[in-house]
Amino acid sequence: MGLGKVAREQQIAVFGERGSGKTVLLSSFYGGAQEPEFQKTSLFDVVADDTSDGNRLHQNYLGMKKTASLPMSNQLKATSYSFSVKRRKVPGSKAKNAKQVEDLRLIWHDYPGEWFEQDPNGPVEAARRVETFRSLLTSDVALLLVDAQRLMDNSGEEERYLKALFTNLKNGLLKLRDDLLEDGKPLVMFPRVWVVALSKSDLLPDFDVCELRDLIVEKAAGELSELRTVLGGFIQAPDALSVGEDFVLLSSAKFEPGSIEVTKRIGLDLILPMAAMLPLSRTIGWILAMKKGGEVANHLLSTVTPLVLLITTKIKLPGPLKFVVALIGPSLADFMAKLTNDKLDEFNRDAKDKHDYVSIMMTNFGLDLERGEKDQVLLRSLK
Ligand SMILES: Nc1nc2c(ncn2[C@@H]2O[C@H](COP(=O)(O)OP(=O)(O)OP(=O)(O)O)[C@@H](O)[C@H]2O)c(=O)[nH]1
Ligand SMILES: [Mg+2]
Repeated sequence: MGLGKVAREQQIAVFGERGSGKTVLLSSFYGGAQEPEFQKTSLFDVVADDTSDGNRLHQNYLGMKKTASLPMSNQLKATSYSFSVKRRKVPGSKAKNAKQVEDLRLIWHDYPGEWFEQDPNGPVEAARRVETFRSLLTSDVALLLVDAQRLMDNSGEEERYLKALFTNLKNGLLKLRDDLLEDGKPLVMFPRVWVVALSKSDLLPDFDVCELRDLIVEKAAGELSELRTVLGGFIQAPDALSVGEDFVLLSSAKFEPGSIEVTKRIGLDLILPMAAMLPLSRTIGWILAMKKGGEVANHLLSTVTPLVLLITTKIKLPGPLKFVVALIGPSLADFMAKLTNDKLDEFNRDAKDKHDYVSIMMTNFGLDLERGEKDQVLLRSLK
């Protein structure tokens, strides 16, 4: 077995209450990727696997763009959308490299936020909820939506909203716990990084990501840490979990009376980079801290496979993937240290020279995140 394919299914797990902007976010993400502007600059295409699903999202997007009409609230029903993130042909790329990479499959679940507030109507819906959450919880990164509109509605006493938000989510997950864990066995695959994301951040134009963090810490640190404890109870190796240490601002469009400016978006271009890159640096730390391998280390390692591939282009690396934890641990740590030392640009140029697609994409993602931080849209955990 070589390091081979990195084809993966990446679930996008967005946790948000009713009206918090989930459907608009998904529509804007997909619709934006169909714009010529995106296609000119991006290294990849986002294609819906099911044409009519894709059309529905694109319709949502065009409805906002052209007639300022909004998608309907999801009632009762959840839909899972599956996309392929297909790489563009890199001119001159070597056939050998081309074979190593497969497209990324992206699954994005859109479900009614009502689910956090109301009990299911009967067993069929209950089963559907469990099924949706089961797949949501196989993602590597989760976004926890904080609704800027609700912050404004509770201006001056934001804690009322924030405490309730984290508590509802905690309770919602606790209620599903027995159904989600088979025989009570803690999960291995689980989002280990939970990012707090401010949706509709266009409503608070003067608010930067540090202020978001400060507000959450000031007003709801206790509830967030209770949520962390509950999430830790779902998983093996609960130390490998980061909840509310990363923050991002999101806005799917700029909403003005009578018009919706879909091109004025914040943070949407960080969603894929966050999903791909955020777990990496922490994961490596976690793997090293575990010392011996085991199921969790192996799983975590598989989530950093693209990075492993990236490094193998720099460092000769023997052996099948599952035996390399000990071998590459130090190189990974060393590599990550280098990454934070302005080496990204250099790697990025190097990768482009070599037409090495995975490296180009990963380093691009890394640069996107750096830009997000510079623009004060993203705040990454210091750990
Ligand atoms: N200003 C602003 N408003 C937004 C944004 N995204 C959504 N909204 C508003 O919030 C409303 C609800 O958004 P949805 O995406 O339908 O919310 P949802 O989370 O899917 O809600 P449910 O389907 O009920 O769970 C929209 O109709 C818009 O009015 C945004 O980025 N900025
Ligand atoms: Mg919705």
